[in-house]
Amino acid sequence: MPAFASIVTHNDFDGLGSAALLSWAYDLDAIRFAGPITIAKAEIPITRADIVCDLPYPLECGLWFDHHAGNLQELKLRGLDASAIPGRFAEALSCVRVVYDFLAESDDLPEDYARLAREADVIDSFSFPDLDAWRADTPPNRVDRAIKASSPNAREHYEVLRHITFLMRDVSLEEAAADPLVIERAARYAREEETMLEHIRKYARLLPEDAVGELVFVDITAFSNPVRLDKKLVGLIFPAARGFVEMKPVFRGGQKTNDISVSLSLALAAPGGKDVGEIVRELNIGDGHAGAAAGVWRSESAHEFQKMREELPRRILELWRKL
Ligand SMILES: [Mn+2]
Repeated sequence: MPAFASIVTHNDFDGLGSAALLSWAYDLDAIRFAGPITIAKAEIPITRADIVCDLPYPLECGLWFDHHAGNLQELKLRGLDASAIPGRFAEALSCVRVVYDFLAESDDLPEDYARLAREADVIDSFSFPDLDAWRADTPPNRVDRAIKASSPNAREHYEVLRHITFLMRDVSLEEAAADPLVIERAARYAREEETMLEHIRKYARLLPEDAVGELVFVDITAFSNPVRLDKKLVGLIFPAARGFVEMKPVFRGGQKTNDISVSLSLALAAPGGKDVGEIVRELNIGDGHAGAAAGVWRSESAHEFQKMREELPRRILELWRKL
């Protein structure tokens, strides 16, 4: 077994859970966190000494674990064969599940890890039975919220994520949820959610031509600062909606641009059949899968930006109806 230097993982529940299992299996404490874009832009150094999980395949690495169909597609476009890459890719509900199944072939895994994989499956694929189950203060939900809460700066944030990863590795989810830092951060996230709900109440709207109210638009393109929103909260205010669309400005180097970031997702209770990925592909602005997709509309001018704020929702509703 080659020795590895560090784990590079996604900065969400699934990423931390994956790193927890790998940290245990390979006796590694060095963990770095990244988002998918950081990997795509090769912004952090990754070598064959690193294990990468729940993220796109980098230029190279020692082991790669992932479950995102889009990342497999991208690998193929680069002419790479996933089965020839050490580690594992499987289209599972979570990356924790992929890592768990991989490690279980050669190790006896603690029972807590089986539970962690089950909870990661639900959280990462958003397959809660209903919105109440998503909102409930259960141990996995509380840990998830502690991960999502903001931090004063990146360094502190990574320290917190490392702390929570080690909790997921060393203790049960019940014990992790009782950790004082987890409790404090989950409470902070609840306050951050309140702000998000206020924004949604203020900026969410239905188009006049959408009489049944199936597609809710949250347009925060007027904001001059980046704002975080969890679109799934729209479901609390528009329980009958089947899909949510968020439109926000794109910031580069702290400056607002004329580009519009568009993201779509299906509501929890949405009956199957719709693939919102089709909408962004049709608009030729990005990519995604059935349940969630995102892209950027690049405007040539402030005039186009203003025009598209009005026009995009109508075009998206039209495409939605054709799905
Ligand atoms: Mn994941």
